[in-house]
Amino acid sequence: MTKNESLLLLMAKKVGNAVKKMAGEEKKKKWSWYTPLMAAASDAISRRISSVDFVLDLRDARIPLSSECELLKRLSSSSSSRRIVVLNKVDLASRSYVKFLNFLQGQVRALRKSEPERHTITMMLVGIPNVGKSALANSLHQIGRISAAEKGKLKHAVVSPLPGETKGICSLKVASHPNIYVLDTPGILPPQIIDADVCAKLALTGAFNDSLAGEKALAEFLLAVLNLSYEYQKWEKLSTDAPPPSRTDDNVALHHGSFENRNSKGVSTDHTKDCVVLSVRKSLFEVASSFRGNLQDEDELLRLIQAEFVVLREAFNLPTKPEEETDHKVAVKLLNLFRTGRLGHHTLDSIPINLENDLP
Ligand SMILES: Nc1nc2c(ncn2[C@@H]2O[C@H](COP(=O)(O)OP(=O)(O)OP(=O)(O)O)[C@@H](O)[C@H]2O)c(=O)[nH]1
Ligand SMILES: [Mg+2]
Repeated sequence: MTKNESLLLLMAKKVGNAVKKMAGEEKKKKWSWYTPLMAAASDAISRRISSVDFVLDLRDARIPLSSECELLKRLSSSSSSRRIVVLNKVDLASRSYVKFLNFLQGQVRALRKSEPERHTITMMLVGIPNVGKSALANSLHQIGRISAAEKGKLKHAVVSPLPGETKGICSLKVASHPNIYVLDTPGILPPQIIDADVCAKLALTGAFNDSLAGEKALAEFLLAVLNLSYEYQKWEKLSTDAPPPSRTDDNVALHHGSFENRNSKGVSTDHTKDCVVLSVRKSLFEVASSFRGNLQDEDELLRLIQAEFVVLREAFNLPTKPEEETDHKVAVKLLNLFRTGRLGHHTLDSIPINLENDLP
């Protein structure tokens, strides 16, 4: 492990331990991420899992190992359904992965071939909160055929940037002949998470309510990631008229359309080319590249992060006082940029080389 990685791990553990403490795992259940609703959903998933043909095990491509759903790990030995690992949010990760929908289409075809009399196929989407299950459920109509008349009547799952949006198992028909049903499920986390660094990564990528870690602590952790991965160095040549670099691998192209934010009037609200985004990137580049301290020393790194908070107030056009309130707003805005891919692409888990080829 490099010195940068060890320092990042140390910082992740601090954030993760704070999250665990706040969640008060055993004592103060009201703060726990494992709500009664989640417990009920876990039971419902456990009961229905053996009756579906495919289980789509959704992971966040930025944390493909840390986002593994513990419940599925436990159930997979007893369930006969085909389990397919799906990496979602590939457009936010720094690695590219093979196309998933073609693969799923192939699996459906293979099932029909082996059982030609079959009229119905079911698949269940399972994963941690906010990983994109509902968004994926809404795009799965691409794997089969459906008449135009039926298409207009299809139900859609509600997608939200906040975790915990889906409250119960919801069945969506996505294709006819054969009928394909997708079961969208609530996000599931285990009652306890042992590794504090896993906890921190889940918090940063949005699997918990941000108030558990606190937005400021999460934004500080994010800045540590950016500084120690030297991501900011890519922002050296930013000019106000050049759009930030965007990724176009196949898998991403498929998801990009659905993730362009639009308001209720259909007007694009994707601010990727905003002067605010450019100004944030430029400010972070200027402060980090002119910093003369030793980034591998925790105190020095925290000093840089503090300096970055100061320039970010201006980049986000926020008043400088009161400091605490402004820093909170800076943190919220920065996390939002990160989670919508406007601060570059990141893979936070280190993936052992022998596992690389096994990931889809
Ligand atoms: N950039 C990007 N954003 C995505 C992708 N998939 C989902 N999202 C966004 O991630 C957020 C969560 O998506 P949902 O589909 O509601 O997540 P979920 O897993 O159903 O969440 P819960 O119902 O809370 O468990 C939303 O803001 C989506 O727009 C993706 O592939 N790329
Ligand atoms: Mg959902």
